[in-house]
Amino acid sequence: MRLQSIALVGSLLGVASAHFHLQYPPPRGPFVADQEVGFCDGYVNSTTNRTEFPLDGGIISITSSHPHFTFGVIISTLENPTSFRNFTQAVDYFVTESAGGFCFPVNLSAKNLPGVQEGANVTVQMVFDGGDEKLYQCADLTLKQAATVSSDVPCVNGTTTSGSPSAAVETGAPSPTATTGDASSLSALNVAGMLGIVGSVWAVL
Ligand SMILES: [Cu+2]
Repeated sequence: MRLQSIALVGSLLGVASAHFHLQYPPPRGPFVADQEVGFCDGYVNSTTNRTEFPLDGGIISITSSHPHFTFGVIISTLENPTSFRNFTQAVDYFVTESAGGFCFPVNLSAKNLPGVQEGANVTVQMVFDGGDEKLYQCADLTLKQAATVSSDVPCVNGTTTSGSPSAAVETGAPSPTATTGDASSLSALNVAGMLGIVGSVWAVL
């Protein structure tokens, strides 16, 4: 009985705690669900293994456990930004529907931001709001006009809809774990989130 209710709490909260997961460019470190409400998912320092990222023609790829969310990207040209004040808007906030994978093209030079140029070391911070809290993950980049995105990078869109998102929901959009494409890593993410929550509930008991 007790174990069952713990498992139930774990699975209910696990979905919420999975939030969103940055796939590309690679985040600063392993995903930490509990820290995603904080600056750079709790990773406060820049990494030394920066990803060479196209100045134009890049992509951002995430998985999301929330089917409806607001997303934006902020950027800092400091070597080691430590505060949200060090960032400016690189991709304006938009609202979308996509359960499972979500991937979109990004042109970081589009806004002509000072310092966002060939060879620059920058940090991009993803800002995600799926209805529970604002969530953050960071990636440290070196911008290169000639950089390319490897074809190994997962770039899939789950149940992305254009025009009539509510219709898609009514016709029964597949749940995140049932989505094709990047489903395996997403269910792993959910399992990890569940285990984390079950662990903490157990600790409280
Ligand atoms: Cu969430």
